[in-house]
Amino acid sequence: MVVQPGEGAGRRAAGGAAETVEAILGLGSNMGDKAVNLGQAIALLTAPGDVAVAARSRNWRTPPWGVTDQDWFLNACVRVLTTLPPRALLGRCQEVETAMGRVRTLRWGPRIIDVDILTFGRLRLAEPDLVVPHPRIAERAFVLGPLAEIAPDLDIDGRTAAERWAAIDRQGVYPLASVPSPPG
Ligand code: A4P
Ligand code: MG
Repeated sequence: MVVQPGEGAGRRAAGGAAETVEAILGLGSNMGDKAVNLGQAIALLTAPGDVAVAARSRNWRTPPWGVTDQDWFLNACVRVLTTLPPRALLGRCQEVETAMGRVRTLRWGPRIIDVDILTFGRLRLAEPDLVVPHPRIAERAFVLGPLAEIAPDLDIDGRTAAERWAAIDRQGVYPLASVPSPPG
């Protein structure tokens, strides 16, 4: 059963079966072999079997946003189906970052891998450790480009991802050739 939950996201459905929820993750890397890092992160996210990729964007080359004195990024988005509740999905994202050797230094600074939850069904949540939908989607071309590929009709505060992508400054933000195939 796939649901688009508001409240109740990730809770157990009647009868004990875990609900399957569609979530969208944003990934970014600007250290080491960036393309390998994105692929490895997706492999690690899905390895336990409770997160499955439904759609993956191409890898996008993007100029650094926020802290601009750092290397360019490779960004991608994945649409996933998961039985994990939202905080467990956040935990999985952070485990993957740690397993890949991410060291947190400065906010918005260089990173081997960053995995953010962009949406979790229709859940809206604003807690110190988890804000969904991610609050800065609309202002970031590095998110909107790959997002518009896999979820063009996604509503972001009254406009679709495709509309927001069409309207934002896209300078230096472009997709690399093709959708990478999954490892193995
Ligand atoms: N957190 C809250 N909500 C979420 C969410 N929806 N998904 C909390 C993931 N985490 C969420 O994150 C800090 C805290 O955010 C976590 O403890 C988590 O509980 P972090 O990954 O440790 O730190 P960060 O990534 O440096 O901070 P932040 O604010 O998440 O930065 P962003 O928004 O991820 O931006 N330029 C380009 N071109 N491409 C990029 O990918 N990324 C960033 C980082 C800056 N510039 C970039 C890129
Ligand atoms: Mg982050």
